[in-house]
Amino acid sequence: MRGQVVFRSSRNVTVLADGNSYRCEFAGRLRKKGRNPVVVGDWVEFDVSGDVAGVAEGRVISVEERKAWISRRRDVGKGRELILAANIDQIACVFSVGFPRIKFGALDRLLIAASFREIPSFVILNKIDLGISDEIEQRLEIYPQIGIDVIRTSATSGDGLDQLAERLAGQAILLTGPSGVGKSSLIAKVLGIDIRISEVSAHNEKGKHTTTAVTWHPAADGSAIIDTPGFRDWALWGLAPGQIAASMPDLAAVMNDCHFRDCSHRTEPNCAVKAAVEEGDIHPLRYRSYLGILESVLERQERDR
Ligand SMILES: Nc1nc2c(ncn2[C@@H]2O[C@H](COP(=O)(O)OP(=O)(O)O)[C@@H](O)[C@H]2O)c(=O)[nH]1
Ligand SMILES: [Mg+2]
Ligand SMILES: [Zn+2]
Repeated sequence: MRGQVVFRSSRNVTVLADGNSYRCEFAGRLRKKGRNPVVVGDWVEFDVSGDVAGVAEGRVISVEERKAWISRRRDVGKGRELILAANIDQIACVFSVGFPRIKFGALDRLLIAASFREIPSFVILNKIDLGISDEIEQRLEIYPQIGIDVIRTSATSGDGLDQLAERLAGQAILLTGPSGVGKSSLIAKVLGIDIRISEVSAHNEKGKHTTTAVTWHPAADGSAIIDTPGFRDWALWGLAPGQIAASMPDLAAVMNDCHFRDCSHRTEPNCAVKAAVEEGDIHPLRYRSYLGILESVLERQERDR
């Protein structure tokens, strides 16, 4: 049978086929093949092996070629890729006002990860019921100018949820962002389903995130929203230092005019990126993000050596 992986734990995957769920293990040879043998969103071929206590069971035999996927470096250990999900159409980078505070460096990183994989992305600013400060509004203005939409939502009041629902329209949208920004709450509200929501304790300033695994939530007309666990630090995977600027639309627009083809846009003379920053065509904060991200990619490259 053919189905799509909607959930993955360390041992099993849940495959959805014709509206039914099958808990599947994957064949040994698939395990050996790579470090991300089966991921959420994959289309797979599987055999049904039986029924255990009302749960249909099976075994994945093969995985179809992935169309679009998003990955980051695993939090622990060195040099390993974590593919969050495959066959997605859009990535929503979710942040919030209030707690946790929006970190623009982290937002820029997510946008780079999406752009690197050529997946369209947009920003969701959630918890607007708490009020948006002028400082945040001003910084958010940068994004529409570089072609990235920002939608403002509140899972609590329902504001902006129609805009998120509109974007679904047959699309598979993956929500990513730090723990506690309201990803699961938004999905629960938009799809009208029950998802366990974590309580952010202002006391120790830590969100106890209950979303521990990526989950594909199918919706009407073939669309889907994909919930992902929060992360502490999104480390980019697969980008060479030279590919960072190319994955930032505002920098990419001018970098071909740099004097040196391999310009790192730091100290080189006749750098078109630096000139654009000085002329106000690239926002200084985006340039600062670039420098920080470049630094961390170089650092990791050094450590992995
Ligand atoms: N004030 C406010 N709180 C929200 C909103 N959305 C989610 N929360 C709260 O934020 C916390 C984290 O929500 P959750 O959906 O688990 O975040 P996730 O970790 O990103 O999935 C919970 O306590 C939610 O009730 C919102 O729009 N406004
Ligand atoms: Mg969650
Ligand atoms: Zn340059």
